[in-house]
Order: sequence, then structure tokens, then C-alpha cells
Amino acid sequence: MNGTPNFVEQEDPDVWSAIAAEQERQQDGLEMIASENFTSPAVMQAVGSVLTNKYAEGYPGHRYYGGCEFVDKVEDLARERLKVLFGAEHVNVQPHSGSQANAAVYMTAIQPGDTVLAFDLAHGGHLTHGMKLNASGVLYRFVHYGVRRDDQLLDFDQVARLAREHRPKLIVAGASAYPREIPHGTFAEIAREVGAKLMVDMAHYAGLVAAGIHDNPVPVADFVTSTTHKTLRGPRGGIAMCRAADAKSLDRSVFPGQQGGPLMHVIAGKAVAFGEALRPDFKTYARQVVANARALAEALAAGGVKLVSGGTDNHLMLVDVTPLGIGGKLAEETLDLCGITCNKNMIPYDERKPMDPSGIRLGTPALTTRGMQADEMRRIAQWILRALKAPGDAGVLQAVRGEVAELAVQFPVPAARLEQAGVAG
Ligand code: DSN
Repeated sequence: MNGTPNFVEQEDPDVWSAIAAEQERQQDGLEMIASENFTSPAVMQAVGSVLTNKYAEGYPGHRYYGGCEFVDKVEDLARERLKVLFGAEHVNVQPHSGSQANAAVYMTAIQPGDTVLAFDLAHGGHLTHGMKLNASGVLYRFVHYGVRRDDQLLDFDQVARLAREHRPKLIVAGASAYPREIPHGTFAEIAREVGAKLMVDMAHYAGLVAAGIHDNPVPVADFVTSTTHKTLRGPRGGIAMCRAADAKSLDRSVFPGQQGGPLMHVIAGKAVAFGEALRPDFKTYARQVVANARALAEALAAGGVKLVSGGTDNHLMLVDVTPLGIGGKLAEETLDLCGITCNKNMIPYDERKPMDPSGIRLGTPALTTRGMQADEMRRIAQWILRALKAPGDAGVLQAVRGEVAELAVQFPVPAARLEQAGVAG
């Protein structure tokens, strides 16, 4: 492969310079956005393959275009591997994103105007779970449950009470900023009691489920959706799963319900990623993600910040930075200056505004992919604390930036392997 010409660089230096700068940013900094990860070089090559040229509306064996024999094979590989990974009866690998996977399940399970019970965005939910400006909130009548004020854990008394009061057709479980394992069986019991269907959006923790270290919602939920690019470490995209009885209806809701032609190059990347997640070393990776999150959380808490729910048992934590006398916006900007990327985040019952909330969200999936372990997490926690305790001190921030760079260089991102092979990353 050495010496493969870089066509982007040769033919479009403007685009290439942005790609190269992003590649450098990913290598030189510490990516702690909980929903991000680094795919393998194999996934990147599959996504950058000739499959991007192919239209394949329909499903394997039933396409609206000729010449689909090879993309059929790719989609079948992705479907079969995904079924094995989660023990699902039926899977659909075509959703372009988690949002489209969720929209397809809504279209399958309920009618416009129906009532849905889901996790409040302000407590850690997701905008496709009924935020009023999202299509979900426009089309359906969402009612939201949250976490308890005292321990910041899911309030199942409230879930049950709201379910009995509103008799939703669908209950949605899953979160994008909840640091604890979600007991899907408890949601299933409440759904059964009120005659609702259960959908679990496991986008954030799908990789932990695949590795067998978090509760698998597939046996108890009617529908399970996910993205493929977070802890699952695949290309950017979505998936939806259901029981055999709903298979036809779900497939119709994805295509033609939500989308036209599937992104076959991304589906190839999904197939490769599912293959990787089936290997024993993915379990080791996922266990390390959780161990790293715990080490980071303990070191941060010992240093004077508050953690929502007191800690974490998954890949992320929500850090209330207000005990340090700052808000989430300044915390995000300060860490950015140090080469540590994260996002400001509302904490439950936040009295501050979404654009400058009380917290930041930190995750360990991407750093763990680079090979970092608990020792590195403890060092990073000290840098985070030093920076957040002196946000206006350029000297401190510069010193932290230097230490971040020294650590980063020791842990190459997977794309560096493509670069070494002479392939544009
Ligand atoms: N935006 C994603 C996240 O950061 O959690 C969820 O879709």
C-alpha cells in the first residue's frame, strides 16, 4: 500500500487541509466526548470503498435496481453478524442514523398523536425521545419521566405512576447522558402492566451490551435501536431490531418509510465493525472502557467536583463543575484549550441554561480505543482539575496542554495505521 497517492490532497487541497487538520486534532488531543470513538482502519476503508457508488433501494434479494449481488452479500453479512451479536430475531442495518432508526420504530409501533412515555432530555434523554422541536415531539404526544432529586437515579415509581395515568402506547428507555446501567426488565414489567410496547434506544451503551457486560434489552423489548459509532465502535449510522412478528412492518418503516437508498458503503463498515465486536478482544476493550470510567470518576470526585448519581457504571459520567465556581460552558472551553474535548451538559434539575449548564459530560470509549488504562485516566483527571480550578490562568492551561500532547503522542489513533501504510486517513 505504501506510496498510494493521496487523491484528495492532489485534487482538492482545500478539503484535504481540513481533513489533515482534523486528523492532527484527533491524534494530538484527548477525545472525551462520550458518544465518540475511533473506528478501526478496516471500518474506515470499507466506508471509503466503491460501495458508495451503488444504489440498492429495497432489501437483499428484493431490490429496485440491478447489479446488487455484491451489496446484497454485504448487507446479509451485516444482518447475520448483528443478529448473533445481540441475539435478535430480526435486524435492519439500513437506518442512516439513530434518529432515523427511532423514527422508523415510532412509525411501526404507534400512530401520530399517540402517547409515548420517555426519559426527559433535561435529565439525560435524547432529542428523538420527544423533544418538542424534533419530529418525534411534533408527531406524537410525549410524556417524560426523570431521575430522583436525591440520588439522581431513574425514578421507577414515577415511571409506573405516569404509565398508569397516561396509558402510553409505547415506553421508551435509553439515554444519552445517564451514568448508570439501565434495568430494562423493570421497564418491560411496567410496559406489560399498562399494555404498552417497549422500545430501548441503547445507542450509548450498545458496545457494553455486545460485550456482555451490560444488560441486553433485546430479550425483553419489542424494539431496540442504536447508533453504530459510539461504544460499538463502528461507522456513523443506525440499526433497529425487533421480534420476527414485527419484521416486515419495521423494514417497511425504514424503507420506504423513512429513507430511500441505503448507504451501502456504511453498511459494509457496519458489517466489519459487527465482526470486530464478535471477537474476544472486544470484550476486553469494553471492560476497560468501564474500568477507565470508574478510575476517572473516582479521581475527579476526590478532587472536588460532584458527579451526578455519585459515580458511573458505564462509559460516561456527568460532572457538576459548579463547586469549582464555574459553569459547563467555561469548563468545556477551558478543557478545549488544553486539548481535552468534551461537551457541556445539563445536569438533572439544573438551574442554569442549556447553553451554559452546570455540567460537562466525559466518556472513555475513544481514549480506551487508543490503549489508555486506569493510570492514564488518573493523570487526565488531575489535568482536568488543575485546568478547571484555574480557567483564566494561561500558564496553567499551557502546561496542561503540553502534558496532554506528551501523553497523546504515546497512544496513536487507529487512523495513524492508514497513514503509515501511505493511505489517506
Ligand atoms: N448526540 C449524541 C450524543 O452526544 O450523545 C446522541 O445522539
